[in-house]
Amino acid sequence: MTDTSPRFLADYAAPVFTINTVNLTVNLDDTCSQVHSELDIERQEQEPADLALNGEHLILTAVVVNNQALTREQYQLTDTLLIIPASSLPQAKHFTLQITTEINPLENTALEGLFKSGNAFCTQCEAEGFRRISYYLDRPDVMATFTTKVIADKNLYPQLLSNGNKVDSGDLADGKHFVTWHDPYPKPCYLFALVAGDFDVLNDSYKTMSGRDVALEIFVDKGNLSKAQHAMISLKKSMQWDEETFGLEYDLDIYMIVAVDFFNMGAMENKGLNVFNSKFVLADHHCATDNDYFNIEAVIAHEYFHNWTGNRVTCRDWFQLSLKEGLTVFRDQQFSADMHSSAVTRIQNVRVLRSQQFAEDAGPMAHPIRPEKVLEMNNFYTLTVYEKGSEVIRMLHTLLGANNFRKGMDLYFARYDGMAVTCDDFINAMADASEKDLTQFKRWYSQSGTPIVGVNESYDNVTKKYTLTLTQKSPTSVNQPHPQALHIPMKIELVSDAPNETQSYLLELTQTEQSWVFDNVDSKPTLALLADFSAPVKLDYSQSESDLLKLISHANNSFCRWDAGQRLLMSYVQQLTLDKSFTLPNDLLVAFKNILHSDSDHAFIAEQLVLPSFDEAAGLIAEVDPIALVKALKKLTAFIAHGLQDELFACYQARLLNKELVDDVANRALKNICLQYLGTLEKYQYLAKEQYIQATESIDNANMTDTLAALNCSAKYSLNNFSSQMSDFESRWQSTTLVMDKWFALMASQVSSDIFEQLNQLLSHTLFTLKNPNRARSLIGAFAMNNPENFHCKTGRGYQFLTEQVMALNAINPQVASRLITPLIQFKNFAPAHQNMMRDNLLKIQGLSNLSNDLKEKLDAALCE
Ligand code: B3K
Ligand code: ZN
Repeated sequence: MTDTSPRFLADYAAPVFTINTVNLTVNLDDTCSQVHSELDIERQEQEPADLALNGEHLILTAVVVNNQALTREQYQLTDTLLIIPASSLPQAKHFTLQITTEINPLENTALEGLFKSGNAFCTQCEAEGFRRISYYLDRPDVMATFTTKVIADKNLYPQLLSNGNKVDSGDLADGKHFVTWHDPYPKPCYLFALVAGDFDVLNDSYKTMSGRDVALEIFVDKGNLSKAQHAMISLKKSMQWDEETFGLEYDLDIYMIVAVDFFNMGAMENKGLNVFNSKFVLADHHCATDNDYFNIEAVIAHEYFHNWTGNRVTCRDWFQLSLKEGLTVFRDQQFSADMHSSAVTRIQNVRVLRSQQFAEDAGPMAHPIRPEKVLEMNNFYTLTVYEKGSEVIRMLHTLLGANNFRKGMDLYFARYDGMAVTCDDFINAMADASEKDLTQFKRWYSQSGTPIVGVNESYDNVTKKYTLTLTQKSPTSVNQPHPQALHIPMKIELVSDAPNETQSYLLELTQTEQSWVFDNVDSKPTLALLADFSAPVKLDYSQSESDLLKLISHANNSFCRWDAGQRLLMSYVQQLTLDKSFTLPNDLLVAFKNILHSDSDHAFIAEQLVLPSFDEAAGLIAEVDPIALVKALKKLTAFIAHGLQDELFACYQARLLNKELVDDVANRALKNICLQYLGTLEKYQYLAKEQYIQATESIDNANMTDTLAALNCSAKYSLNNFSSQMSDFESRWQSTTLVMDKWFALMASQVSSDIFEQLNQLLSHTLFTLKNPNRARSLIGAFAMNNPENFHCKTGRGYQFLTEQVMALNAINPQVASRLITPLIQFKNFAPAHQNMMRDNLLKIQGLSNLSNDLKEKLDAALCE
């Protein structure tokens, strides 16, 4: 039986024993790998105490203390622990413990611990996977120096990798060989990694700012070498950026990245040996989209940045996860903003936050960025810990200013390098370095839910005073009956009619209600709130249409210009959803025409033309009827498409025909958003068909961004070229795994009356397997998240389909199952009829006899009332 009781932050206690050095020998075999571990243990307290080591799915074959084998009576074993009672332990402060275990990597479909990805062995230990490799004190505040000897068949596994530097290698009997690695930096076991395989390697090097040469190696499946170039360039850019921005240099002589096809998430920052989902490494223009290129660069950077924020300074316990994740996401977002358009990067960050994190924070799994109660740690690698965590760091950056923020980072590393610390430690370093009182700011770490900021303004024509009153309110819940006022940085603009007179301010909202008076304001200004989205809050502020239109064209801050457009569109979506007869105003067309013709950069224009997503809209309308919402979004798209068809077509054509524009990422984005609109009009539907042909067949210019944009358009509007072009696509790409993931996702996103027959066929497609997380996500995830029309169909078949797949995945890979269940647990967002169907399906899953803790935690939260 696994343990089904949660852990609490309040119960944290320092470890009674720690481990100083680890000598691991891993003899690899598909079904019976042997792990021998020698640990130097140090007692932290004088009194006799039992030593309890974590371990799961292990066969224990030997336990030796100070070279003396223990008999079976001298220790206790449960499904999750090896307990060596005080009576079997020496009294000395230091002693050695040797443990031998056997594991079955081939059967490990949960992909935690040691498993096989295709023909290679690899590991994933964060958060608590090391305990599936050996019995250990599997907690981040136990930091040890690892030496790892990997042994395997030399023909099948010519490359044997682990953390740190290679210190020994040689041949062994029976066609085997070994390599020994030593990592000089003490680390928690979640950063341990081991890989064995037969890869192609892309080699390069980087000279650090202090002049040291670091070898860079990217390991990919044979034949994929040319697709690793972009990842390598991204790695070098990240190394340079971290030196320039934070003065942080890489510390080992070698940095390795291995790309594997079977991986539960994006990538993992193991010390010196990152393991990556191949989706975030491999790219060329034939097989990867512009978005893929962007994401690869961002994930490579994120994992690299963890070397300081995560590895050198790590978390004391898992409740502190945002210490490393929020901070590292902030760092990767800043990096992306520096590499590309900062306005567009920021908009994309905010879209994710508003459409997904806000929903999480309003749903049954809402938790503070530093959770207080956890059953399955893997459930807390959330948008809240990551994305809201990053917003919290960004607010600090805003409140302190770039210079003080940098001083705070320097102090943080000076104080805590080599240690396992808490979020409070981080904030204290920031407060001490900047001399700013951050006591109230710390509440962001312990309160959940998206705060709502209300607005009241008045202008006195006689005194020329403008008064702004802001209120704040955080949601209450059982766990949070009395939320307190937060420290919220509100960057605002008072947009004036007279050009150049617009003023910007940073207001610090710290009370539940607070007013500011601005003097000498010549005429009533138009208020632009949340410049750069300075805080992760919702606004309760119905600004008039004319004010929003003014902001679209006149706000100085590009985020405010974009956001005013989104708020205007959102208000139309809302009205259309609630009232079918609502007529859209022509002013909207005028505004969109101006946007299309403005001289902003084209990537920014493209962003302005993108409508709010289904999820974002669903979050803003209580108990929304999903079908009515889909219709409202379609109506709005069609209205704009119809009203601006000439402009959209002209814009599309210009980008199709002009060679220079064709090759440019921003122009592709603009062209493809135009296509999405034009696809709603019969007259222009041939464009999607033609674009597919052009983007696919041109030998020099075959381009995946344009191919997918064309197919997406056909999928969404059920165009009759879709099925033949999808067959063509399949036969071209059947042997390219990552592209076939795109094919499965497109198939599942098509709006079609026989979608369920098609989904069933896809499940039995020869290339489909639930065991591969990317594949499972591309079919099931894409259906549940990108096909709202069919997922929410009124028969409930969509919910049933997801339920069946989640139930199957529960036994295969609980982490993937637990991610995919998200749209169902947010059932309270939807109209009662839908709620009931969704709830019934959740009850069915909850009834599983072998229900994983991953799903149990979410279902219990969702179904508790
Ligand atoms: N730290 C890893 C995530 C581990 C997830 C464990 N379920 C990747 C990252 O955030 O960089
Ligand atoms: Zn991370």
